[in-house]
Amino acid sequence: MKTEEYVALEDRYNAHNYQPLDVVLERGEGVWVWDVEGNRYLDCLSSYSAINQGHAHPRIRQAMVEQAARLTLTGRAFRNDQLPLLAKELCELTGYEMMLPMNTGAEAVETALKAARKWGYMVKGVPDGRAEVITCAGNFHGRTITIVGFSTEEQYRDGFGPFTPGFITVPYGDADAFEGAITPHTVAFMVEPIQGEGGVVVPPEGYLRRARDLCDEYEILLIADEIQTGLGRTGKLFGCDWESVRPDLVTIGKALSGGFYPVSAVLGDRDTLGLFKPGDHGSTFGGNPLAAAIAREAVKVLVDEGLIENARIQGDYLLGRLARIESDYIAEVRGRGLLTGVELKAEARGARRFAEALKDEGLLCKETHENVLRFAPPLVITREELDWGLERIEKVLTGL
Ligand code: IF1
Repeated sequence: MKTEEYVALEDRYNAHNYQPLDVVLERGEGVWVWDVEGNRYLDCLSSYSAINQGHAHPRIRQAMVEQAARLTLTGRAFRNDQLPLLAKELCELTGYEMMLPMNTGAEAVETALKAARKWGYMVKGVPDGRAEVITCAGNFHGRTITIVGFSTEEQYRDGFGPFTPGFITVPYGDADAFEGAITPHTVAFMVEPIQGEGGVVVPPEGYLRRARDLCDEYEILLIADEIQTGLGRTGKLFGCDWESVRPDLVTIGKALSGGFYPVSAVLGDRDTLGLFKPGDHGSTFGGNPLAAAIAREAVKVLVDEGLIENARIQGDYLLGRLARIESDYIAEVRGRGLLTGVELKAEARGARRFAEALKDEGLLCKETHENVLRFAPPLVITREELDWGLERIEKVLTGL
């Protein structure tokens, strides 16, 4: 079948909750993907940072195939021989005492929020039913009704209410605004170290540090959503590492499986995650042996192959080269590691047409927020591959 036929089928039978580029992919390897016509593309989206280890990583694939042949799902009514090892390895790598496995990012966020509320009632002594969580304008934490309830993106909320109460929004990057919103009932402050969907927004230096200090001062949990920024994307293990901040709860997902399977988790210590008692929370698939085996290998690959350091080195190079593109369309270049965004001026007439043109040049990326082009290739990318991509990016940003 040809591209147009797949597009027609999808339009006919699939809910239209996306507007994808008309490229139908059938194969991937490393930083490259191929469409059904055999055209090759450099993947500069990495499935929103889930493919940090590159497409079809042979080690992760091997782990998946081996585990799939042994045991895939037991339910948490029984134990399996992979989850305890994943938990130990993740805790040793990250320095947390415990983890709680889920599947999608949104589920990890919901889990962290439940943990924070429980902590608020059981430890901080917030009166029953009054817990408040402070979130940031421009946030993206997922698509559940609770989570979109505190989104500031009108489209994400419109038509989906009523929403879960107990959430307050403050401007991102403004620690004074956070402090001003604190009440005796505040149990947590939830923040992305860099806002991805918000347009690759890097907060002012010292913001996360101040947020940490305020959380300590007012007895509030700091929840970092590292689902996109974590696991090497920004050139450190976690985005918060750039300010040496240790959150109380960290959500991870996406690259935790290298893109092979939905695996997410919350990391924390005994004083928070330890509050969950049997029956408080769970998931049919969360912590299943297939997920755990895949995640174990995906995390090992990040470390063994030096992908976190490569993200820093190649990210510096990418940012530097993007910043030097002389284009009348570019308003700002920003980012950290291999999470970069190019904000276009109004006269560029939207980022979408640049993403379309880059597709025709053999590079896949996505616009975010009308005017921002996001470039976030897999962390396995080499200098040569980056140069190949930058040539196309320069051409399109100076030529359209
Ligand atoms: C979509 C964005 C990226 C996330 C953070 C939680 C989640 C995400 C920081 C939820 C998910 C995704 C979901 C995907 C698009 C995408 C996205 F543009 F919308 F913002 F990556 F930049 N926290 N982000 O970024 O994780 O439940 O999806 O596993 O919804 O279209 P999930």
